[in-house]
Amino acid sequence: LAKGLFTPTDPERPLRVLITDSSRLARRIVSRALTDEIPAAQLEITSVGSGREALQALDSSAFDLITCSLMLPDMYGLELCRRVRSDDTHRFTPFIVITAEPYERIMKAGYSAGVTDYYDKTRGFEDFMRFIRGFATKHAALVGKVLYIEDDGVEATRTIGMMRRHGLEVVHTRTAEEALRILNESFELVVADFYLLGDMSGGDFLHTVRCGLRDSREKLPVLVVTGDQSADMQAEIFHAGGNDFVSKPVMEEVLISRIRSLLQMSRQFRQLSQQSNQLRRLATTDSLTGVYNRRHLLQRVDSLVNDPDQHPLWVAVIDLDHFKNINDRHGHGIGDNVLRELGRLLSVEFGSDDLVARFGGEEFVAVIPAHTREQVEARLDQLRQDIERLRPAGFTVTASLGVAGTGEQPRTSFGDLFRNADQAMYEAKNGGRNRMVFAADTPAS
Ligand code: GH3
Ligand code: MG
Ligand code: MG
Ligand code: MG
Repeated sequence: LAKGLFTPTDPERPLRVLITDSSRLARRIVSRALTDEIPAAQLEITSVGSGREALQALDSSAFDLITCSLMLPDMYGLELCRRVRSDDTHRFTPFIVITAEPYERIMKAGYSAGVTDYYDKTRGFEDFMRFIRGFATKHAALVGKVLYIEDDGVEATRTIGMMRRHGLEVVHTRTAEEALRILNESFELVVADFYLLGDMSGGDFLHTVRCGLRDSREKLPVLVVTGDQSADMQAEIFHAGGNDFVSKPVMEEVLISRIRSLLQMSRQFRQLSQQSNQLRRLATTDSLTGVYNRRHLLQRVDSLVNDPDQHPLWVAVIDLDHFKNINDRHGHGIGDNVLRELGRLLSVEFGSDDLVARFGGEEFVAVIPAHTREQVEARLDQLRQDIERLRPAGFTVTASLGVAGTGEQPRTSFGDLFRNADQAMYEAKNGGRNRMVFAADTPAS
C-alpha cells in the first residue's frame, strides 16, 4: 500500500479526524494538538473509545485522518487499520498509530496493515504537537499553479480532476506550442504528456524550456506523463530535462505524491535563492545610506579599472563640508538623517554602470567608467549643485569633490586613482569647499 494522502481537499469542507483510543485523556491530548494547529471552523473531530465504534463512524462518513492507539479494548489497532484499508473510502487515508511500543517491533506488521505513520507517545505532548504540525504540512492541500499539456481529451479530463481535487490550479493546453506561448513565472510546475499532436513533442518542449528559456530543473520542474515505460524512454525523459515521470494510465496516489515532492523542491529552491539574494544585499550595502559599502567597492573596482572598455574611468571622492557642525549642534541622530538622505540622492544619481559606496563617515567614493572629462565634469558638478539644493533634514549641506581619471592609457590602479582624487578633494576644501577639483595630472580629455 502506498503511503497515505489526504483525500479530497475542498476548502469549504472541514478536515475530518477520527481519534480512537480507550483512554479519554489520551484522546483529549490528541484533539488538543489538532485544535492548536487547525482553526476550529476547519476541523471536525470524532472521538471514540473502541474499534467497534471506530468502524461504525468510518461507515457513516469519510475521514481525512485517523489516529488510533495500538491497544483497543475490543481489537488490536493494526487489525482496525487492516479493516479500514479493505474499504475503498479510506484506502489512502492517513492512519497514525499512537503507541508506547518501540515501533521497530511493529513496523513490519504495521506496514502490511497499511499504517501511514507512528507516534511514540512516551516522547511527550510538545513533541506530539510538532509531529502533528509536520504531518499537517506534509499532507496539506496542494497549493500551486500547474501548466498541463495533454492532447488526449479523456486522459486530460481525468488528470485535471485529480489535480484540482487536491487543491491545484490547473491550466490545460493541447499542444507544446500553446504551452510555450502562455508559460510564465506564475507556473510552479509543468505536467507534460510526451507524445503530442502538433510539431513539438514533450521532449521538444523540455528542450526549449531548459536550453532556450534557461529554466532549471529546480526553478521549473517538469513531470512527464508517458505511456511508454521502456528504459530508452526513461533515459530520454531525463536527458531532455524532465524531473520525473508517471506512466499512463495515471494513478492518483502516484501523480499527487510526485507533484507534492516536486513543488516542495522548487519552493525550497526559490526560498533559498531569495535568502541568498537578501544576504548578498545585506553584505554589500551600507545599512545607513543604502549605497554600497567600502568592502564591496574594493571587491568590484579592480575589474573595472583593469578593463580597457571602461576607460576613460574616473574616481571621485565626495566629502561633506563641516559635517561635524551638524552633529555638534543638532545631535548624531539628525546627522544620521542627513547621511541617509544624501545616500538616497547618490543612489539616484549613480546608475548600474557606476559604482558608489560610503567609504567611511561622511565620505563617499564614486567610480564612473567610460566618460570623457567633459561628461564627468558636467555630471559631478550637477551632483554638487543637487547636494547643495537637497537640504537634508532641513539643513543646507555642501560637499567638496576630488576627481582623478585614467585617461585613455590605463597604467594605473584604483589605489593611485583614489590617492590622487583624495588629494584633489583636500584642495577643494582648502579652496573654500563646495567645489570640485581635478587631480593635477588629470589628462585633458
Ligand atoms: P570638513 O569640511 O573639513 O570635511 O569638516 P567635517 O566636519 O565634515 O570633517 P571631520 O572629519 O572633522 O568630521 C567628520 C564628522 O563626521 C565627524 C563624525 O562625528 C561624523 N560622522 C562620521 N560618521 C558618522 C555617522 O555615521 N553618523 C553621524 N551622525 N556622524 C558621523
Ligand atoms: Mg499524447
Ligand atoms: Mg567632511
Ligand atoms: Mg571626511
